[in-house]
Amino acid sequence: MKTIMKKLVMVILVAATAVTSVIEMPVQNASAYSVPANMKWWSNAKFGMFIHFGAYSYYGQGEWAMSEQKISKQKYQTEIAAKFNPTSFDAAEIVKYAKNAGMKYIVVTAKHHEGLAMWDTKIESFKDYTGTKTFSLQGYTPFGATGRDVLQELKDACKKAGLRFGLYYSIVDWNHSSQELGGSLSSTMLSMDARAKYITDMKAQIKELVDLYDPAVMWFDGDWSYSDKEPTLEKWWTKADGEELYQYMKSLNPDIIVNERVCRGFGLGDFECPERSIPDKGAVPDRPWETCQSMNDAWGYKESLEKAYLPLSFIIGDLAMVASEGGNYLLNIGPKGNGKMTAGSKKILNGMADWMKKNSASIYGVSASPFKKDPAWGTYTRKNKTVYAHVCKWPKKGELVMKRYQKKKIQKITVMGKSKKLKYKIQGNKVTVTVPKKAPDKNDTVLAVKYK
Ligand code: H79
Repeated sequence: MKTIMKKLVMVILVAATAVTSVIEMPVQNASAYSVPANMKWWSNAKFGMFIHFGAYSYYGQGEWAMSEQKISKQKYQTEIAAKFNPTSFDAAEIVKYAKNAGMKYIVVTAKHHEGLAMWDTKIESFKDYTGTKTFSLQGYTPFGATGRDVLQELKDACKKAGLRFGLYYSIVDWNHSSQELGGSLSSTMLSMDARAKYITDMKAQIKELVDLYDPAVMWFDGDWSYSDKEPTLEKWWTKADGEELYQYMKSLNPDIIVNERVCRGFGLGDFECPERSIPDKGAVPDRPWETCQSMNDAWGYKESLEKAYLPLSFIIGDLAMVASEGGNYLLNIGPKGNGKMTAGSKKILNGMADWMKKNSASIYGVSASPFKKDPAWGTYTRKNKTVYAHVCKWPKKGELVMKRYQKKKIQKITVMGKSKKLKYKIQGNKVTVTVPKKAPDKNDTVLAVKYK
């Protein structure tokens, strides 16, 4: 099978070379899988923005507050959701920050575990505890009176800026009448009948989302059963449900990119999504993957953590490390209840913008590091015959030792964003570069090593 594929690829390449002279030679890809055609843009993009925004943003205690504090449906709805009024939400501003930071796509919570639909859903069963009002931004909160649609605003702003648009949808739903808080999925079904009805209605909501917003990515969550058995009231979501949900998404749009969390742990979906972690070098998934990371210890706005953001150097290092392993990086912001971006998230996004302005070529469309092990000073990415050395720990002695790529000759070595050629010595498989005493970029200085 593998040789047939290789031959096929060769035939296509030869045919392509015949019609265009600028085609690049096939490069040896460090990742062992090939990327499906519908995921090419995603795989090249490498860097996206996650947005957690819901009624929990108003409460300001993180998106898990309802479960952590065991808040009743009635209380959550009347005292939190009923006060959520994000009139300062500014999609154009968020997208401007994302674009400047070099992000190529956005994934926003259409519905998190709290169950508040962030669009004007018409599906009957998504009601408040009284059964009279639709539990949505438009149907339940004072913001409904504005007639605005924040998902549409974001989608439009993305389109204008040339970013792709994706949606997050939680399978568990703490405010739905079919479920109650608790159990191993954090929501327990009241009956098998309720389960069947909820799944039908959930799919109807998802169809609404696809019809209204045509998302390029559907990012599921709240699937933690890890069960391939028959459903129970506690582990009510199973592998079979996940498989069906994936097929359903593809029936709505075959190009849509769906994460593994239709039911994680079974290799389902189009990409894996390690949360807040980067796979070890020896355990990188053999299919597309994306690390999601938040800027502090919460995803939804949490006031008490506003002074506890990750350092910019950590986030840049994360992005470089993820790219060096062939993955994508989805970096989260949690706007406040009034819709405004936090000062901390703006600061980090501005920092990313400064870094990406000089160094984005070492991220977009790169292959994983051509070397098995990372050096002590950082990591590598590669595009065709250029190897990018991401130097996070700058050497003290004015000399940086790196590995030589495939015994090739070097054309030039530069610090990205600068034209001056650096001096170097080649000794066998080692390249020793003479570098400035002080790190040109204290977060991650990238040296571009252009091989012949
Ligand atoms: O949306 C963000 C988080 O709210 C969400 N995923 C990111 C993208 C997230 N949900 N849960 N977690 C992260 C942590 C998971 C905790 C769990 Fe459990 C442990 C799920 C199952 C076992 C807590 C304990 C919930 C049920 C039992």
